[in-house]
Amino acid sequence: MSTAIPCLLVRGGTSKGAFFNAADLPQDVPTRDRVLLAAMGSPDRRQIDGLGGAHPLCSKIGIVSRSAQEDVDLEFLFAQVQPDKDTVDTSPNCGNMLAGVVPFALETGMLQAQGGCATFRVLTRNTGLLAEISLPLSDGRLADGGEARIDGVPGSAAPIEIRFLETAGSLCKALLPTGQPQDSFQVSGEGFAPFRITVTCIDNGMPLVIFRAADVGATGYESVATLQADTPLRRRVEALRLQAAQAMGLGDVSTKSYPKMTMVAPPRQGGALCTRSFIPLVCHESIGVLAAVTVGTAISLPGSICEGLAHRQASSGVETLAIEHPSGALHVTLSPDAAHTGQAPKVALLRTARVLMRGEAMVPTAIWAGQA
Ligand code: NQM
Repeated sequence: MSTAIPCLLVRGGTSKGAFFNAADLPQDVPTRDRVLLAAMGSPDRRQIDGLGGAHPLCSKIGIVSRSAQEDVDLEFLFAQVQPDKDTVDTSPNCGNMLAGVVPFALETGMLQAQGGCATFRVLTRNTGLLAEISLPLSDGRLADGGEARIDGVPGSAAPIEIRFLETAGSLCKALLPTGQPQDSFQVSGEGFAPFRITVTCIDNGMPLVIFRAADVGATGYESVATLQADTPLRRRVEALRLQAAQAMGLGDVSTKSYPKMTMVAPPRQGGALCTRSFIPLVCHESIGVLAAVTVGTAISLPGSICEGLAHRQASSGVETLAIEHPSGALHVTLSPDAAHTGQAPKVALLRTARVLMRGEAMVPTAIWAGQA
């Protein structure tokens, strides 16, 4: 016997996942998580028995509800399922999946809207991050088609503008969780020679450890496939992550998907900085939204590891930075300049999203009933 749960499959930015109305899922968290794992087909590298796409970027879940708060329209809980693990991580945010939240709510009738465009406020329940999301409408839903293009997604679609209202210190206690823009770590572990490296630990929506490619013997321009195949490099990066996380106050992150590891090099496509992201064991095909926001913030902060590598057009006022990644660039607009205020900047950026499927996810009733 199977239990049918109303579900939409939605692409949000460069991610894809199953979206649910919170009221349609078990309220008991352990049972909910077993239901989500069964719906996605995890743990199994191929996720052959579920909806997951066999990659962390397509193994994501959005749980959405109306908000009881007066100045908030929707609440969004993001859950990261890893294809080959039995974990459901609701600690970090996901700015890409965030782009799918309002389209989901309009499509399912959770929200009603009229006119040619609308703005809604969404609170992420993961870290309390608040965002204002504006999008064009047609018949009360996300408009079909449009001219907005984002690197990492073929074609064009309607623009979804996201303005983050409060991002500093999402999972860490502050924008600079160690209290300084650079930290030096002596890293040791199995299968590699100990090494010392200087990094920037920062969290403006996503905890990141930013390090120079040259400091780990890379160029920073490698393809995703090359980095994915470089097991010795990934082993060193993972050892650095575990150590830096302790210094960031995140504790033991061996089963967590954060902090993300961002390798940087001078830009080479006219952008601000070139990045390769480890999320954390798999190399990202582009870059996470809040990871890009956090890289942009690091670029604008004096004394970060990006100094001397990043190219900036201006050093005050509103600034748009193109964060280069393996599929192109993600543009983040920062305002005002952190260099002048010492505060985390306000950030805006563009995404697109598309509702791909409406239906019901089928999960074994024994799991739904908490009996398996
Ligand atoms: O950083 C990937 C993604 C993400 C997360 C990841 C994200 C973000 O590309 O806000 O969007 O780092 O797991 O969806």
